[in-house]
Amino acid sequence: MSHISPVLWEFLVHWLKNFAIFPPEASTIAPYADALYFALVGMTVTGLALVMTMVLVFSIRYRKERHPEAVQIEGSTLLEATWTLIPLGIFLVFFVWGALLYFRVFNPPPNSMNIYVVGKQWMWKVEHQGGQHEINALHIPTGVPIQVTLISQDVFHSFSIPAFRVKREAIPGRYTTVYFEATTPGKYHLFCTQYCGTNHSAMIGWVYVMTPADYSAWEAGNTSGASLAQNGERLFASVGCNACHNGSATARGPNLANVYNTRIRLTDGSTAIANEAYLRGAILAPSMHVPAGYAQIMPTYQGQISEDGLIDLVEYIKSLDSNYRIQQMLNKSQISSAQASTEGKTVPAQGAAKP
Ligand code: HEC
Ligand SMILES: [Cu+2]
Repeated sequence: MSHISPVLWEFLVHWLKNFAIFPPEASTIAPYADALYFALVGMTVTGLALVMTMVLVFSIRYRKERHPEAVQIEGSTLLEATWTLIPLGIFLVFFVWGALLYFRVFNPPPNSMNIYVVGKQWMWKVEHQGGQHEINALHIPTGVPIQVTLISQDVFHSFSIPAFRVKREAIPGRYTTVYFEATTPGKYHLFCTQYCGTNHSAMIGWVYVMTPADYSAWEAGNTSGASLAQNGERLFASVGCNACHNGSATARGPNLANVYNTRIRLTDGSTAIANEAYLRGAILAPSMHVPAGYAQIMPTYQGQISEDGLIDLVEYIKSLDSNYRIQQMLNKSQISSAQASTEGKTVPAQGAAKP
């Protein structure tokens, strides 16, 4: 021991204390993921032991001194069927087991709390429904199913919380989701597990799991004053969406109230569900999502609205119901009074793309 370098020793002690291969199980899914993992390890070790034992036993038993003359066996259907069907059965069990777990992780319950996470070189930006923003930190309550909707602003990243046993790619231009439910309050690692450039190793953070009461207090203490939908409403007016989408019968664009999660008939005869991805796509590439009965006159907003701004807009559209027109009217008066009060100053559009 006295010869070991102190740095290495420190590292070993630290590593053993925080056993990196088996971090704590802090989500509802973690014990299930571990069970599958240990079953796979168990099966592999059993298979290895079986093969090694047979190699050893056969090489002693059928060694040259005892069997100078080799006996050739020309195939055995029973033997071949056995060693094909038994492993096939075992692998199918693992396939079904893994698939069930996969569907659980990637099909969040409908009542889950949706949190947006935007990956960018080299940080995680977190946006809560209430408008709380965090960087490289994620505060969540225990006992609540959480759906994280991920997107990347530049290259591929991978959102990983080892203690929850979840990992999901953050892809440029596409929303992906991952779901988990934390069980134990504490502080857990958040990693980017996909090499994404020079400072990839610094793209890390902490997940703070709190009791629901602590979480409510945190939420109240960290609000920016406007929810995502409210930010979206402001942006909707400031970039001029409401010029065409004002909900009136003579509007040039379709009414966006209650459009979320409905089936839209497109001009080419196909249909699409107006989910988050559809709404985001409709803003960036309107020509690819022309609803039946409308001319393709909506300009593209590609490169003009940041991912954060798009999230706000999507959340605003999701929040729209029958009082949509009223909201727009209110909005117009708010905007004009806001303009009046900030006369002379340049107010950058909230969420507008930064160069
Ligand atoms: C010049 C008028 C105009 C402006 C400005 C405009 N839109 Fe549109 N929008 C349309 C029209 C027309 C359609 C339907 C045809 C199409 O998709 O091009 C549409 C379609 C949409 C759809 C798809 C709706 C559906 O039922 O499928 C969404 C979502 C949308 N717009 C959101 C926005 C947002 C958000 C903005 C501001 C960033 C915006 N629009 C700005 C005219 C406009
Ligand atoms: Cu990354």
